[in-house]
Amino acid sequence: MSISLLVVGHANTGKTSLIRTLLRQQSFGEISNQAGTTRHVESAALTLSGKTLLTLTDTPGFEDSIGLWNARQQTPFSSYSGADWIAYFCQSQLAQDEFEQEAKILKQLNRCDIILYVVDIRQAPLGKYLDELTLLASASKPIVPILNFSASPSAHLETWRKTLAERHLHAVIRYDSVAFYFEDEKRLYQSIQSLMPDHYDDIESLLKSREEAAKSRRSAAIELLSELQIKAASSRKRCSQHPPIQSDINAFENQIRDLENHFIHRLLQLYAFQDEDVLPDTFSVKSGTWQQDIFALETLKEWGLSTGASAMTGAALGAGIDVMTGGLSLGAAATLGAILGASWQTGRHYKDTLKSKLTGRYYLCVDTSTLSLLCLRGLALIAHLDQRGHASQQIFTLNNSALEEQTELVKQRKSLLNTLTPFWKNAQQHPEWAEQDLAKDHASKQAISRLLSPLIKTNER
Ligand SMILES: Nc1nc2c(ncn2[C@@H]2O[C@H](COP(=O)(O)OP(=O)(O)O)[C@@H](O)[C@H]2O)c(=O)[nH]1
Ligand SMILES: [Mg+2]
Repeated sequence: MSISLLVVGHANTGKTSLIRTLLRQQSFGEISNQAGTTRHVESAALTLSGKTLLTLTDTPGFEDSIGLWNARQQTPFSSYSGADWIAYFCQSQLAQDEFEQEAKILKQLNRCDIILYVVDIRQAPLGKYLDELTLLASASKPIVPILNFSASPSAHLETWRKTLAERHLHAVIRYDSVAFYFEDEKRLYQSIQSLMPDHYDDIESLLKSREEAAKSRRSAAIELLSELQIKAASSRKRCSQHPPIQSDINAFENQIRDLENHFIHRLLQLYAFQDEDVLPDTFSVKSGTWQQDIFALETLKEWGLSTGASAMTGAALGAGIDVMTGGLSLGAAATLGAILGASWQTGRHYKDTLKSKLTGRYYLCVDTSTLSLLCLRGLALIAHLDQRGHASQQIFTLNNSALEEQTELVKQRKSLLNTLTPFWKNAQQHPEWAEQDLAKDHASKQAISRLLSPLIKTNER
């Protein structure tokens, strides 16, 4: 038998959101800012390896708990003690008209094992909430209060704690269905374990599997980002002439934009979110374009990336594009001698081979600043998805402020980008990597992943 959790509370406290977050499923129920969105009782099973561990039941919010509590204290209900009044009340006329919503909750009370009482801590503990608690307590089932909306500080947090403690509810759980913290969820499950010791091992396996899933999701996300960097760095487009013509440049830019879009799409899939949850920046409905294009000079500037050499070629080429010949960036031509060392100066044969390559072909490739941008944007997105609750209704926009929230990343960005640059340069010399699937043990991919991993940490409060 699974544990049956009944999610109750006032309208709009985030009951449906809590269930979505626990299920990691955006499709459960309906969520809205308007009271009375959930009008009926709906249950969902939380399973592990095909076994149902928990049944979560969503309910409509209490609408008139004060009125219901008054009714309970009057005849004929006052003659019933304990939980007995509930069954009797549910058969009464009142349960069909005045307290129709409340009756839906009351009917579930006998069937559940634990009541999760969700409160919105932005609201003070008013009389109506206290009456809800008294009504629920009369069912003689364990109550676990969930202090929801706790990602932002609330002046009422302590009053809630005190009020609940006065009602012998000490094991309260801070939660936020939108900004997700695994630690909070863990505490919730630990509470359930202590209330239902027979199910201890089941919940323990659930916790372990959640932890492992989070870990492997994070490393898969990092791997996708490493792949994006290698693919972008190794992509090149042969120019039909030099200087490159606009249609060549456009085609190449689109090729790179597609790579990033594909990465975003796969990342969202990995975290079980929808494409609509994230936009590469405020999407302008009017013009129908992204406002932060990876190849716009302003974008690079906003992300604090120096446009350096590309600013010079930028006028003709578009920022972020470089031209290279024979696999070497023209921007790097000045340091060509340094890279090739003595052989460039003296090794005649080597020099000739290079020369013929140099004269023969011109390629477009992505420059370091754009590769840096792709890397930072990717990291900011992974960090966000890693703690985005599945009930979140806000569209995340990928801009510089998304990066600034990641303080650790901001601190290390310079040294990170410097360390990554040689890997990008190396990938530039391997155009074949852009064409093929990169093996799991691809050396550069692994090396980049190792550098990025420490930047995405388990989120803690
Ligand atoms: N910031 C924040 N918003 C939340 C949280 N829980 C719910 N919401 C929002 O509050 C509104 C009501 O949520 P909903 O789940 O429909 O509440 P219900 O009526 O109790 O089922 C929605 O707009 C949610 O996105 C939370 O923990 N934090
Ligand atoms: Mg609801």
